Amino acid sequence: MATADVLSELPITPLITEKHSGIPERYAEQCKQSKARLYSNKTLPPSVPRDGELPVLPPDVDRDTFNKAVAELTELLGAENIELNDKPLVDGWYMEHPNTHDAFHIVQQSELVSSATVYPGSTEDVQKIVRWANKYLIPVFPISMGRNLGYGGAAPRVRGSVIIDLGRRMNKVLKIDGNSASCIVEPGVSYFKLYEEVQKTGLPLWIDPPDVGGGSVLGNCIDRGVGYTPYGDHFANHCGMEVVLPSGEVLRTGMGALPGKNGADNPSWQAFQHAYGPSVDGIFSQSNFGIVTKMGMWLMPETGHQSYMITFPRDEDFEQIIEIIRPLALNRILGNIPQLRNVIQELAVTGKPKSFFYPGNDPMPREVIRSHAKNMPCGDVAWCFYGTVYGPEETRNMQLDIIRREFAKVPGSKFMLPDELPADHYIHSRVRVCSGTPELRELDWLNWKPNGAHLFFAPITPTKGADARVVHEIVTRLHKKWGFDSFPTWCVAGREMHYIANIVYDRADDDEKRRAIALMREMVKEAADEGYGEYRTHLIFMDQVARTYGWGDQALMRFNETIKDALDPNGILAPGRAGIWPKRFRGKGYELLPGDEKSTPP
Ligand code: EUG
Repeated sequence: MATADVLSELPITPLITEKHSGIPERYAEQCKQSKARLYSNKTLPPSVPRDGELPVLPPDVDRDTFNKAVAELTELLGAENIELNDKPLVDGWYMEHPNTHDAFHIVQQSELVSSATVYPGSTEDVQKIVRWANKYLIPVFPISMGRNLGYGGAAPRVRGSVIIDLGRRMNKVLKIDGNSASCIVEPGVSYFKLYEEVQKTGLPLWIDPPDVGGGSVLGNCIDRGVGYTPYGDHFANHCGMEVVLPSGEVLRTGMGALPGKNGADNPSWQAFQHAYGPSVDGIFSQSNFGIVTKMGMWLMPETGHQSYMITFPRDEDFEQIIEIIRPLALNRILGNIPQLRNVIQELAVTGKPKSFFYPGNDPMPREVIRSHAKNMPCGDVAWCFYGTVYGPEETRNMQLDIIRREFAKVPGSKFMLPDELPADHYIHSRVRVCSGTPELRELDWLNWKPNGAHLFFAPITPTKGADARVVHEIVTRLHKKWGFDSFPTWCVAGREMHYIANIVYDRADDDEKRRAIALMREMVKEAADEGYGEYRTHLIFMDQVARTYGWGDQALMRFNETIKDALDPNGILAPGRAGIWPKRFRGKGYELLPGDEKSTPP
């Protein structure tokens, strides 16, 4: 269907003033266009009838017990705050995503599903839910907003878990402090929302958005996500948490552990990250040890900024480029987390489908990519580097001089400023993201495939050409083997780079899904055999990835299991998240390893 026809039939995305996960007014038009492009490329019906008795039950809980438990939860929270997952599953799209399953299902849509969703309105409500879960031994799976797309979305790891949707009712920016340049957020605050709230204060502060702005600030941070201003390492810029433990007790971390005067919050809570004694914040990231209900985040004082793009013509020069990046990054001449992207992404981020460029479903040949790139603003190149420098104009210019001089050593490289590129070029979205304004544009490459979904392979390497080559060769070879276009992006922090390989697949094509899983499994294994590990992964690969961190006969996993069993003896909190299984589930067939395709135990 043509985009214009789709547009006239589609319901409008809720505004952020109407719904916590909605779109700010200023993006309403962009949002409409983005949605129309995606829906015009969708062949799947909105939903299909479901098989079997619904809702799906949690493990080892019969229907009578489940119904009794739900009745009790309804009593505790109110009927309006609990919803059974017994209706057809709707994938929706990024801005209107489900909280019942993974919108970008990579196994069958019906596999990673919840039994119900509960909506707490306060930390006290979360405590009540956790105590209830312990009474009935029902696993609960907290989500902040459920936009962890490419890593499992809103889906629980264990089928039939009760989703705790923290964000729907706990979505306030509790504080914005211009003096300490910090804020306190609840789980339901998106980057879009935090941006709007900071703007309202008029304070000269930036937030740090990731590529797309709909995610939860708190959720992304405790999943150790990445953004692109100098504050791009989200977990490194958090400051203080409030956490509900699996027992139902509440804990404050950092200076928040020391009570403020007369019941106030501690005045240093968002100023100093630590408390006295062991640093515990880290164990609540990528874990299942507690439910974070409040979190402090540092905000960056607004400053001058200048983004640029540098293109490089030869595929094989990425090693040299990375060798140039390392000292620039370590010396903070590169001011942010820059991205080195493959030229195929210049094609994909136009939002046009692969079929526009190439009729086949096999990986697009390099010559075809070249022939299209030739007609684009980047030209016939291999790599595009997107960077930004910060500070007053004089220092920016000094930094840019060094950057231009260093990258000029790569034959044929070309330096471009945003105003030398057309108004609809991706760089203008990059300018906003890298200066603290959340965006939607990055979604456009989902149009590459009909019913486009994506999965990230995200290993860490040192910022060294030789290491990058090892991973890049594995990724390139295996994408070819399994029939996928390869979309490599390096996000450079300094000493280290996150290599992001974005697998774009058709959700309606079971064979493509099977091949995407096989591709992931092999990349995880081959990279690990060479010493490279993922920083984050989709639910169904968590067991495999966790085991690759097996130094000392799985010493790290045994340590995590010891903590898990001490904090959560009944194993109710997000069993299996990050590969950590409580003893009730351990070794009973729940683990998903290479060769397993189902999320349910045998
Ligand atoms: C991206 C970056 C990530 C991630 C997922 C996607 C970027 C895509 C650095 O972390 O986890 C262009």
